[in-house]
Amino acid sequence: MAPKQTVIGPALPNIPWQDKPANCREVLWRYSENPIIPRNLISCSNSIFNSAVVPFENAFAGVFRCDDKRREMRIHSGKSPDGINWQIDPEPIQFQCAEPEISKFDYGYDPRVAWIEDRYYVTWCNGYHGPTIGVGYTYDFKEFHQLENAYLPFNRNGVMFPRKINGDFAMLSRPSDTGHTPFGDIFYSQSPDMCYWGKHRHVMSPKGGWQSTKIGAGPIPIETTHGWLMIYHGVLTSCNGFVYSMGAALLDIDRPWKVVYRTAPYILAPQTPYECVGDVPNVAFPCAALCDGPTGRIAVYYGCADTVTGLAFCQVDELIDFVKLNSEV
Ligand code: BMA
Repeated sequence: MAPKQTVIGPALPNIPWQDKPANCREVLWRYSENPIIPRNLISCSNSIFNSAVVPFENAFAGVFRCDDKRREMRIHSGKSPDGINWQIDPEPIQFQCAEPEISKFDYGYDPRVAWIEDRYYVTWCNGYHGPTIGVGYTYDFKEFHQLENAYLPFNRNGVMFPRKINGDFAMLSRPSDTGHTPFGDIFYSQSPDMCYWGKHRHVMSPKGGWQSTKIGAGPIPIETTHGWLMIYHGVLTSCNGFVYSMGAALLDIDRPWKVVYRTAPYILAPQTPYECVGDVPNVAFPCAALCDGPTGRIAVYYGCADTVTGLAFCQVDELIDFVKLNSEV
């Protein structure tokens, strides 16, 4: 009998991958050619980071945070044959939107992309009298449509679940303030129609050490036989400012606001030169993960020092074991 697959999801045989180096003791290991996206991949960009990728037409597509040389925050679409070498549209995404009140694009950053039912939904931190969660969708990464903002300001890190839960669309978010928010818990919200979001539930608060100031969901949660695997960022306030690291948690499959396990140690912290040096030093900020169901291979895309984009790998069973063995809920 074939061993039971841990990931409840499809095969992605062309997932970017590199085996764990023999001498590596980390549960999440970096791609040796990091960063995969340099800051100047397109001529207008100051930096390309905190970006989201998905499988698309036997290859890959994504939505990228590109801060331009005016230092305005924009999001651009991109395509890749292998998930590593990217072509990013030099023009920012122009959302089609029937509602003039919300269609004025002040700024957009930290996108996430989720395939749900029949299309790719995009969420991003959207400027509307302060940061809130913008919602849109695309079928083809050429034409993008904007829907209503999910919440009132101020909110960041809107991350959808990849399927309806208990009959509703579901999203994690992190209520915040207008500035560099010195606090932040993860909440869960539900929607019957992608317009009205409610039934808000508290998921988790900051804890000790690397996740003591604030936390926020990262990639679209991965459905597994052990619950929803949520990779998230946590922030420590050092005497030199914020330090952004990554951790992981397992959430109850039917009531995802119930945290079953959560890592006390980080799984990746900014330690390489490209994570420690850049426009904002000491930032490792995950926004996407690809996953191959049968092998349990996971490729995590993360922003490095608010400047470039990196890739790291893990194996789902190994990560779940690590979360359970090192858990403090
Ligand atoms: C957060 C967001 C992220 C950024 C991080 C570190 O508030 O703005 O886009 O990576 O700060 O600067």
